Amino acid sequence: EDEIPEDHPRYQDLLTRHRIEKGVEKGITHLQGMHAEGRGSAFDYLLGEETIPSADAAERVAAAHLLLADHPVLSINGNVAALVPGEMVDLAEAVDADLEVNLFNRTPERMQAIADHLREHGATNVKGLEADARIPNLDHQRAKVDEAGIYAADVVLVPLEDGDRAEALEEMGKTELVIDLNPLSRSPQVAEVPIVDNIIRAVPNMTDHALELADADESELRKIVASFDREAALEAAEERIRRGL
Ligand code: PTJ
Repeated sequence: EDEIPEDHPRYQDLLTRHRIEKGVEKGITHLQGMHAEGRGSAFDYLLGEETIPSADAAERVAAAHLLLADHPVLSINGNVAALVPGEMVDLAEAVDADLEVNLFNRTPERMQAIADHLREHGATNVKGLEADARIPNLDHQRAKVDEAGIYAADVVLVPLEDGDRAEALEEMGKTELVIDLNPLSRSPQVAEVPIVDNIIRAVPNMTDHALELADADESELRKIVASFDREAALEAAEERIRRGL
């Protein structure tokens, strides 16, 4: 990372790519994660590589949901772990949420490597390794979750999530907060709160909002949540991307 000049016009994009490559080398990120990153990077380019106002609003709403939750869980895959490990630990602390490793391409080696990586970044309790419950209506490997984690959660943050699993979690009645740069992808389409932003910007911004809202009373948080219009947020992102073309 030291080799990337900070004044490079596409600094953030280069940094992101570099972190994904390192993630693959460390056995954290799946090779498919590089393709996912490439797709995300194209959308980010069209968004102007900045947090658009509708995304900032969605990040504040998501922070309010996490603060209101009885049992919030932040889901971690190989891309999330490579890009924002410490930032996810900070967000979990700010909203008192659990971190759970949950992989599309699940292997015991990668589960362990990601859990270790999160602990290196300050996580004390990492869920996902028990895998003692299943998400209904999904094939075996992708359905594995912790009974005391995602299975029992009322609010889940699922960044860069696969569409099938996002739908299955939605069917379980969970409040889903999805970070995805592609507003047309199925996961943001089924999410209660779609956040169309780069995870690199989205997560620290959610933490800032959560810290700012820490003393807000429940009625204020409920008002923030109720004022959110998910369709308008998706439209605003799509509109911005069309203008970027
Ligand atoms: O680690 P695993 O095994 O759980 O696998 C994780 C990946 C991401 C490889 C897997 O879930 C996958 O293949 O996902 P998709 O179907 O490629 O979807 C990833 C979505 O995330 C796409 O819609 C991308 O546009 C989006 N995306 C990629 N990078 C970012 C992003 N969204 C926000 N921030 C990013 N940096």
